[in-house]
Amino acid sequence: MTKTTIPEQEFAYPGSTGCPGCGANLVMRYLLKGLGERTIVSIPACCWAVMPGYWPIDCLKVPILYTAFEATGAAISGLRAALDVKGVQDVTVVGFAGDGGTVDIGLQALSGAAERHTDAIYVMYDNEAYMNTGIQRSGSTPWGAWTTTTPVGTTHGFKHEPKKDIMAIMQAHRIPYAATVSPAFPEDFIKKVEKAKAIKGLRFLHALSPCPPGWRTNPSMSIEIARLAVDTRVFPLYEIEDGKVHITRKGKGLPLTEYIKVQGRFQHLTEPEIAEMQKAVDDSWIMLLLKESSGT
Ligand SMILES: Cc1ncc(C[n+]2csc(CCOP(=O)(O)OP(=O)(O)O)c2C)c(N)n1
Ligand code: SF4
Ligand SMILES: [Mg+2]
Repeated sequence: MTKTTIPEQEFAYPGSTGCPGCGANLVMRYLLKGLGERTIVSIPACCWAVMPGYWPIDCLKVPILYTAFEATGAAISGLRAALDVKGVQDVTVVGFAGDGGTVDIGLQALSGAAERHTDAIYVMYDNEAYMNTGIQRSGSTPWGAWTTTTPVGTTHGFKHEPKKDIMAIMQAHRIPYAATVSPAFPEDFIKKVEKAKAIKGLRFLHALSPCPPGWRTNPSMSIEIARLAVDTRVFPLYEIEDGKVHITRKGKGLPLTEYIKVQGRFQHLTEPEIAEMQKAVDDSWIMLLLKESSGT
């Protein structure tokens, strides 16, 4: 049997109040395995603000600084500055926010931290909606998805705007390192975390996080769905290091239907709508391949 490279030590313990099958739980677990105990995590309003439980009995072995919904980029900048004043250089500062708290309300603070080269790792766990408050659409909700604020059966219907490309937004800030990660591929995930840890400046990780209540999926299928996201190229695994794109896992190129047919949030889509969605996935994949081959 091949030996895994996943560190055995745990810094996220059982006892999180996340739903069964919560992908975001695994995102935190693998992140901390890669970073180790000398880490401080700042969390804004989101599911993960509730999941650790009540202090002092929370499920993380690292300190948590809770912050306002829009303020993660500012909170990690302040944490880093305070540690620098105290001469503490061996602690990794992490911002750990949801997609709503990142691509929408927290984007300004994140942009500022990126522009100032704040020495921290920012992780966006992407469950593709405002889940903690009841599945409202975010700028990261994919085109075609049902949410409670994009209800199917009304005149407007499902979400008609494409998902914001947060990786391109971060690349435009010329940060030293950005990568997509998935709980279905923990070795690729932890390798990227370890790489990010060794780099100075603002590093960004975009983690797809299946959410059974929000995606209307069977909790036992979360890892399979995360794997299908990569294999259908809906969520390619790649990194951008010093501006250069490198795809770390090409995926099998399965049809999009394999990914969406197991999710209730896409069940209303007609064949022409699925074809439109497939075209968007194909176009994005070609763009990514072009970026990789052109060295940008
Ligand atoms: C300024 C402000 N607006 C709204 C809220 C209410 N609120 C708390 S968590 C949340 C949703 C967060 O969504 P996301 O960042 O995607 O994280 P998730 O809940 O999906 O984990 C909202 C709208 C708030 N706490 N503060
Ligand atoms: S609502 Fe979704 S993201 Fe939030 S704890 Fe449940 S599964 Fe996790
Ligand atoms: Mg969310």
